[in-house]
Amino acid sequence: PAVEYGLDAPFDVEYHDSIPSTNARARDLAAEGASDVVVLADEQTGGRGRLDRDWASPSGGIWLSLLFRPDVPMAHAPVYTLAAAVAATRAAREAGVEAGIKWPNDVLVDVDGEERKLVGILTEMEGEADRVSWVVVGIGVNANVDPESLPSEANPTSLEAVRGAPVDRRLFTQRLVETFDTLRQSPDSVLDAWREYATTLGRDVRVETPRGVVEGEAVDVEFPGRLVVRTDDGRETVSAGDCEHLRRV
Ligand code: BTX
Repeated sequence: PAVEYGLDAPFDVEYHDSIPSTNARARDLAAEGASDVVVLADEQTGGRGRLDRDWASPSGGIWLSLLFRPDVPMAHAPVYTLAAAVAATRAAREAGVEAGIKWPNDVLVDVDGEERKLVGILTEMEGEADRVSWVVVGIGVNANVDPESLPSEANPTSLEAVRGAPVDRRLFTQRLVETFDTLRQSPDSVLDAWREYATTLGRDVRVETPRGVVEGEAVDVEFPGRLVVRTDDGRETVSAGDCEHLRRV
């Protein structure tokens, strides 16, 4: 295999050198009744982002999906997206890359005054309103990949490009999964950690939602992951699922 992923984590590891999508594989495992599995790949040939967008996943990245079955209502699941962003950001900082979180699902890093995308997160779930059956949190980390090989419209960068040296993918993944595991067990601690890493708070934003545009200052995040925006008319909250686009203004 391209990577020796012997993780010390409360997840079984399923590693693939190449697979269409670790999220699709994790969903299949969920349908078979599995839980607490992390699917990892060196390369994805059909990686997906939100709203069915493509996620470029060349060899050298960390493309992973965590499958688990928390005992929570469906409406709480967005907190796991925030937890994943915190876990990836912490791991990046430990690797010497000063990443920050842009609500709801981007981990960015400032390169010469420009924000570039380092990580993307896609959370999928199934179940009843009062209880999820399973959650799959897909995390795509541009680890040891050449940003030139990624779609330029998203202003991508990679850990390797920022550090000037490749990152130890096994160690990075170990730290990411450890942090995620701690956070999933105490969702209340997620928001505090998230606020610490957020680059969105205190900034003026313009959020496009299916019900219209919300514009104002992003002042806080609320459980399970709603952004609180102070607008001219007062205070509005936007859920991650309703965010089609967020722009800082
Ligand atoms: P997103 O919809 O927020 O972002 C997708 C957009 O990001 C694309 O339209 C493109 O512009 C840009 N983009 C594509 N590839 C990259 C890249 N490698 N780096 C930076 N920008 C890029 C974000 O969706 C959610 C991505 C989750 C990916 C993980 S990987 C493991 C798991 N398996 C899978 O198929 N998806 C998840």
